[in-house]
Amino acid sequence: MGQGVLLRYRQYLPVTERTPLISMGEGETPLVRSSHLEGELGCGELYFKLEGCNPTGSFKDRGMVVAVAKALEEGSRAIMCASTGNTSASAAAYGARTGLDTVVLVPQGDVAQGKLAQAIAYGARIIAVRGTFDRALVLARELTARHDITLVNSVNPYRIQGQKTAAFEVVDVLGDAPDYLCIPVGNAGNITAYWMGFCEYFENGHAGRRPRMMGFQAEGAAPIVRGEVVKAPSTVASAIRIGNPASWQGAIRARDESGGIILAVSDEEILQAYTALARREGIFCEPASAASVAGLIKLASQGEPLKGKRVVCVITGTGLKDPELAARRLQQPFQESSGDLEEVEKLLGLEYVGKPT
Ligand code: AN7
Repeated sequence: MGQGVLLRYRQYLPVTERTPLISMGEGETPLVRSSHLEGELGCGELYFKLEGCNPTGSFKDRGMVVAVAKALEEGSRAIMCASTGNTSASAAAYGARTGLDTVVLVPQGDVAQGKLAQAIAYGARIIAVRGTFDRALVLARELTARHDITLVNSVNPYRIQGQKTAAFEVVDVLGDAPDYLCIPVGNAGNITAYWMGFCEYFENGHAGRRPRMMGFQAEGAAPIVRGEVVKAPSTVASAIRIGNPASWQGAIRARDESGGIILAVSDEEILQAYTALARREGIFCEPASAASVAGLIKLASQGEPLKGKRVVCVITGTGLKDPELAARRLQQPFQESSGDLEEVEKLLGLEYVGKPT
């Protein structure tokens, strides 16, 4: 337990004798059975893969640990990424731990507060770019091509290698691949990585089948669904506010080879799923993560035959990443108390059982 993905899955990863097996205990995240939605949607079995349980609160750690290990192996002194927030939090953490200088380029004013707090806490150099994530990624590619800095966005193939271990874990726990894998799509690295993982496990006999890959983009940031770059992507789910995904082709391959789909879900659908996950399942995730469940709800409402099917929704990041949205969307009026016991009993409508002792 807690050995990290490099050690646990080293035989499937680009690990050499010279690769430092660094770890902060990534992976081995819970696969939790649904308590309510499963029955309501008429799925055979519904599970949530809780990637918010990784060391920095998102799935990015799985790929970052491999990318940083390879950077160290290759003698790099510095890493850089563009990010909507989670990649920067992860890069900053692994950079701090291994003594690499870390530079993160983030779209100014567009990153959730918890993620920014992480990059600050871990001591990364933060450049706030006036523009979109897509612009920041162009800059990061250009800067790392010109200077001796390792790019740790998912265009770095080691990132995808590390992230594919989540698919291994799903199969390791369920005994086979599910029928459907529902996943949010932003820069499209993760759907590419899961498909790679499922295919590898299928080819080496660990799995008897492969899932249909069901990817979901936010309506205002759905370039793959629309088939064209979105210049000014917009959605409440800031993590997937991306108009020109780097792994576009990987997502198309995952969709087509698996007989899957990539669909758009509206912000309202995302927020409804976000609320339902918190209130009905006890799972507090960030809005981008809720896109996977919003998509599943949409499929169910469109008559997708889910009866008897095993479904896994990837919950990519924790809700603590975006406390402002939670306050805005999930807020309930507080009741105030002076600290008096009987007063609180009254507020809660509890029966009077006599004076406090
Ligand atoms: C919670 O951190 O792109 O399709 O720069 O943070 O692999 O991009 C984050 C993406 C889903 C989409 N859920 O995954 C970044 C970044 C959460 C995310 C996605 C992201 P990809």
